[in-house]
Parts: sequence; C-alpha cells; structure tokens
Amino acid sequence: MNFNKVCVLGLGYIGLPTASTFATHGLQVIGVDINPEVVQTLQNGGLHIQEPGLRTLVQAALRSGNLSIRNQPQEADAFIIAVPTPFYEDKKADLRAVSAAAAAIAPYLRKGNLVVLESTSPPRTTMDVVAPLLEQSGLKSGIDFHLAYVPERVLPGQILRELIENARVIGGVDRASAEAGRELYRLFVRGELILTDATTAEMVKLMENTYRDVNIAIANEFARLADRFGVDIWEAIALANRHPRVNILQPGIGVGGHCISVDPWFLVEAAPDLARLIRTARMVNDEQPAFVVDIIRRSVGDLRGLNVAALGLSYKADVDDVRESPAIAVCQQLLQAGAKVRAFEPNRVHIKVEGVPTAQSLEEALQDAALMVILVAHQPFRTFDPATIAKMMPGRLVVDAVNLLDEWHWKAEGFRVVKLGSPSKD
Ligand code: SAJ
Repeated sequence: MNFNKVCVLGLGYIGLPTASTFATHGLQVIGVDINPEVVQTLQNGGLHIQEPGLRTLVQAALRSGNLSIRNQPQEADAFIIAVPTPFYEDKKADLRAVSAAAAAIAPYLRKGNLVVLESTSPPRTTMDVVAPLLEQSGLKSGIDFHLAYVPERVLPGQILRELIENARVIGGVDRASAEAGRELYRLFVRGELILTDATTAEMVKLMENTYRDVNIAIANEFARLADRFGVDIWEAIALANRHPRVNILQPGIGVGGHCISVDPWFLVEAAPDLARLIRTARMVNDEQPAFVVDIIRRSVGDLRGLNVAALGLSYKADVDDVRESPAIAVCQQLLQAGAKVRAFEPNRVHIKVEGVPTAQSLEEALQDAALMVILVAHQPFRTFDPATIAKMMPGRLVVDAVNLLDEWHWKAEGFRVVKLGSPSKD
C-alpha cells in the first residue's frame, strides 16, 4: 500500500508525537483535535503538553509544511485514532471519544483506506464498536477498507525514542488489514512489527499494563508487611532480587497515570467473574495513599493543624502529568485529616489542583513546614542538601515515601527521616 496522507485524530501524548513523526518522515499529515484551545495553541507554535524533545519535533514537523492542525478530519489514505479512553465513576470504560472519532471519520472514508485504533480499549472494541460506526459510510471493514488495532506502548518521559524503537503489535480485523498496518508503521518504526488479529492485540495491551499493576501491588503489599514486622523493605527487595528468577518492583505511594491505574479495570469490567486477582491488585494500589497518610500520622500523632510541605504532585518521577496521581490523593487525605498542606510540583510550578493549595516554589512550600513529605522521586529532590533545607523550614521531620534520601546524612543535620516500608533508624 502507498501512504501519502495520514489523518491523526487526537493530539495528546500519543497522537501529537505520532502525527509529527509521520510528518518528519515525509508524509502529509492532518492532525485533528476537537479541543479548540489545543488546535489554537499548536497552530500558534505552542505546545499544550510536556514531553522531552516534543517541542523540537513538532516545530520541525510544522516547519516542513507536512503537518497541519485542524478541528475536523479530511480525506486521507490512513486514519489513526489516538484519543483518550478514561473510565466512568463505576470503572466502566468511557468509549465516547473513540466512538466520536470513528463517527467523524466515516464521512471521509474511501475504498482502500486503512483505519487504525491506537487508544487502549476493552477487548472487542475494534470489532464491536469501531467497525460498525465506520461501516455507516456504506463500506465494509476487511472488504472495502482495512481496519486494525495497534496499541501504543511508549513510556511517558521517553515517548519519542520508544515510538521509533519499540516493537509494535498490529492486530487486523483480517490479514490484509494487519499487513496494511505494517506498511504504515514501517515508515518510521525500527522495532519489530508483529501481526495478529485485532482482539488479541487489544488483550495484549491490557495484559501488559495489568501485569505491571499486579507486580506493583505485590511490592506495595510487601511494604505493608515489612512495616508490620519491622523489616526494611528496600533491603529485603534488593536481597530477594538476587534470586535469578525474581524481580520485585518498587513500592511507592500508589499507582497513577492514565494507563496502569486505568487499563486493568477494562478487563475487570469485561469479565468480573474471572478477573479477581486483577481487581484486588487495583484495590491494593488504590489504598496505598491511605497507607502513606497512616505512616505520617504515626510519626506525628495528630495531623490537625500540621503544616505539611508535600513535594511532587505528578503521577511518577520526572514527568509533569498529574492524571490519576496518587500524590494528589495523599494531599487530599492529609487535608481531610486536618493538616495544612502546601504542595509543590517542580515540573509544573503554576499547577492548580482543585482543593489542594499549591506553592510556586520550594521556598514557598517549605516556609512554615513542620514536615516535608517527598511523594515523587523527582531528580531535583535527589540532590537536596539537608543543611540548605534546614534553613528553609522550621520543622525537622521528613517523610520519604520513595526511598530517596540518605537517612544518616539527614540525621546529622538534626532531621528525623521516616521512610515508607522501613523501620526508623532512631
Ligand atoms: N510505579 C511503582 N513502582 C514501580 C514502577 C512504577 O509504584 O516499581 C508506579 C509509578 O510511580 C506510577 C505508576 O506505577 O505511578 C505507573 O508508572 P510506570 O512507569 O510503570 O508506567 P506508565 O503508566 O508511565 O507507562 C505504562 C507503561 N507500561 C508498562 O511498563 C507495562 C508504558 O509502556 C505504556 O505505554 C503506558 O503505560 C501506556 O500508555 O499504557
């Protein structure tokens, strides 16, 4: 198949890098977003999301003349749907954006086109939701046009590199669709392109993130057990991982982000009678912020009126993304318990989070703090100097929920350091 023009629907963390990469590889690309602010920002040369290297890539794509940003699709050789799939309050997948994108493509669909769904979706979405909407054009999937599910697998923070280097699973509604998908992605992907059917590809994507969620849940549960038995979890994990077939992940304050904390629910929703372990793992990870608050409560006694500087609000280290962030959950629970929280996110200093007071600098966050709690292992926190911090805050208590600080070093400056999953060294 020959691809000259691609239309990418959804210009977020996946769609924008994908559209820009196609454009810098010589294709004509129409990037489509329904949010007028996103369209305007991009058209004016701005960027609405943060990702290392993305600004340079988007600027190069726009400068090449190959990328144009629109609020509606156009006729093209291929269409890629990269819109969000969040969940409703009851954890059921919210497929409204996927459905709206498929419906928006239908009027522009022509014989011989390829349509790709990249958004993480419950098993059978491509066949049962997307295909019927596209077929409202009068064309049949697998006969008149190709249709494939191609999950993205990139790690936020490393999206641009992984987009090109990672292996991709290409699931067609028929063999010809999978082959058409391979032709499209081989234009820039250097990783292996592996063909399968659409429902297998959907399941593979959900299994990958569920596997990680379950493994983080066991690490978090081990941390709670270590806490009860007076064991240092960080040492115990390092020792267990010396076994040649054991690789325990890191405990933390919970699991956030728009992928791992969401995707396992799609399997639970699709088969609640079968997905018991998956559901429990989700619950263990969702309870982890409460465990962190409990550690803080045990360290200080009463939380009421306590001035807390909460450092890090993003869902993981060195990103600015706060979607489903457990750090925000910790702050909210501290506030509910009566603490006075001032949160600081160094990757997004002007961030506003409903109900959570934020500081725009480290100085501002620490100025009245009796307690500093490190919630995210951001790079700048790693090089904190206790003598400098001692001058910035009146209190001498640090709760390190992500095993970042050298306790002895801080102790020498008069600080008490309490670590998640580690008995106090006092
Ligand atoms: N986390 C831990 N302990 C760990 C590792 C992670 O508590 O040992 C926490 C993080 O702090 C974070 C959450 O888990 O809150 C998820 O972080 P992550 O780095 O594991 O993953 P994401 O959500 O940034 O990206 C994942 C990746 N999936 C896998 O590694 C299986 C990525 O490859 C996917 O493309 C992405 O989800 C996605 O979009 O689905």
